[in-house]
Amino acid sequence: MRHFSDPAQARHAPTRELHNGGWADYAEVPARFDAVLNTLGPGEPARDFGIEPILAVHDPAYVAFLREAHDLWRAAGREGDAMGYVFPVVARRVLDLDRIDAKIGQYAMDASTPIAADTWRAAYGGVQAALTALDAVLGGDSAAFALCRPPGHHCGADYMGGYCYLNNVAIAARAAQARGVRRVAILDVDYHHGNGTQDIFYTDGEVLFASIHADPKTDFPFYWGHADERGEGPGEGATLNLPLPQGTDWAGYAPALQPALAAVRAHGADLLIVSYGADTFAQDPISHFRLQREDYTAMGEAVAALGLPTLVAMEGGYAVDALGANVAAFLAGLERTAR
Ligand code: SP5
Ligand code: ZN
Repeated sequence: MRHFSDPAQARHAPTRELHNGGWADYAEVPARFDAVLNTLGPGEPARDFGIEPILAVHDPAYVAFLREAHDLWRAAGREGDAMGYVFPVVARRVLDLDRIDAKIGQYAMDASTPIAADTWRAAYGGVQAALTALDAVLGGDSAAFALCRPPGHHCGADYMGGYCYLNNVAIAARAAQARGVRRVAILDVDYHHGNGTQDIFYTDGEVLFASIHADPKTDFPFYWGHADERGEGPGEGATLNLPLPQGTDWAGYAPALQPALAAVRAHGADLLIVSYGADTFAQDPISHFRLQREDYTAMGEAVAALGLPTLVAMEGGYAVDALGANVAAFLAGLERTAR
């Protein structure tokens, strides 16, 4: 299977995040990117599809903010990474605010998604990797892998969060539709609920969002991903949330995969996009499921059995030493089953 990335993705390097009331080392490290490439090989470079596909998903004012935030932070005399500390619950977009902290709060959902000097460039590169992999799939590859880093599934049309700035899979889904693919299914198997992706497609009946994740009663992002969130209006029934308890192993996970795959089948999708997070791994340092490496191969085989053209985009996975092998295990399963 071909895979795609942009070397600039490794330049995004925030140092710390606010966690449990104190500073913690940033978990979403550049070494994740190198680890995957070390295992899979260098792959192919992303091509540049420009800003338009990004603006088909994200608010132009949010994109402008992402591009200038770190410069504004420096201009305000600040050191290090830009991070907010006040988050509005009303009037998020109607205010024209002067102070950088106010701007950040307006476009952020948490204090664990810092903007460093090269964050925009890296996020842009990750999007282009996703679009290049999409192009491979639409061009006839049965599957392709985009090494997206930073990840994307927590950020919405106009907010960042959960280490995510640009929603790679949402941008790829809209780009596919612009090229004539009508019905898209997004299967999110990251440990955390993909709240940004869900928000973007919540009222859209053409794009199915099905997610298996840690119960938001105990895990980030808390306010989304509960089983009763099923979509709205024309999107009603096109969102499926399957929360699972901490400690879930493959014996508990595999049964949840079945309704998710059944929903993809029932949707009549022409294209499948997988938000693949390896943070369901037993040894993940920030997560609490218990999947093993071989379980990712079984997961890949189950996904391949759908027989759909499949774009796999990287989301989380923080056990850096195991990340390459966990990605490779999933891709091997996906490739093993003939279609
Ligand atoms: C894409 C993705 O997997 N995002 C996950 C964001 C989770 N953020 C909340 C959990 C923060 C735990 N931070 C611990 C840092 C220890 N170094
Ligand atoms: Zn995650």
